Amino acid sequence: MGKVLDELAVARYRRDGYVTPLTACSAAQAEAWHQDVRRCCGTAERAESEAGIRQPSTRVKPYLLFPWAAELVRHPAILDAVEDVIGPDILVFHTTLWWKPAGTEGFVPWHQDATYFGLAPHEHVTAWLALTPSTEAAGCVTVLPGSHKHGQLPHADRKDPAVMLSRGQSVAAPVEAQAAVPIVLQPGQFSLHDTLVLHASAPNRSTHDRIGLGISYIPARVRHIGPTRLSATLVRGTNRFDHFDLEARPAQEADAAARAVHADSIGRFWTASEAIPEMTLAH
Ligand SMILES: O=C(O)CCC(=O)C(=O)O
Repeated sequence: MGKVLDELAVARYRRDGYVTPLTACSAAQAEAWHQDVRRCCGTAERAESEAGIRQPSTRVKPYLLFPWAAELVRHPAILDAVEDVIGPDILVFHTTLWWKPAGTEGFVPWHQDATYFGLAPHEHVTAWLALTPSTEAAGCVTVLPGSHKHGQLPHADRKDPAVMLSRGQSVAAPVEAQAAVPIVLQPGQFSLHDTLVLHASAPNRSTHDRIGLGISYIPARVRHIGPTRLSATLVRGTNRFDHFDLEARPAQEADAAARAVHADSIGRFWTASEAIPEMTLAH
């Protein structure tokens, strides 16, 4: 028996490449974080896309900018489940805020997270936490059970402005989409998916924004294979391996120190992405 997942749930995760639904927090707490997201991560993203200028987005690694997001990625209920699949020494390697406005065309093509991150061994797990209802109509994440067993698959860039991955990466292999399973989550619930499991999401046809965070956790033994030394945040246990520089937790909302840490971390990630062709620029 693990901290949250029983043996059956861990076995399902290993067999299917995902486990869902799990509960992180109350709906009230999820709504408070939803409002934090709207307050902190709305304007900057618009300015970024209007100007067409690449700058550290508040939607990437927000836990380095905002104390509420730093608390979110350290939530004990999420970490307990993550510990059950990757062990007790846990780093946050990355986090993306996935904000799909109501009635918009944005979608995520079939892909494996491992393609983008340049991590070895493939032990990274993504926790996807819903802050608004993530239903089929709203374009929830869908997974292809068992697809992680095929290992790393080739990907190609897909030039489509509606693709929410920055390079439009899409798996370059046939996908049996009829076997896909929707991961329906209510605010405060989360799923875990394996770094190699194929997943995707459709446009949001609902009348509410679909907002969630994909938090990338790795065991401290995992390393980055590129020449750039990256940074990560220790959220549980001990960092015995020194594979990453450890990031500082923000003291005040987006103050100068936090912005410097955020810009440094994302800058290194961009540099690494140029050295490893498979790595996305913003995933
Ligand atoms: O939120 C989505 O629609 C896609 C999420 C995703 O690709 C991920 O968390 O790895």
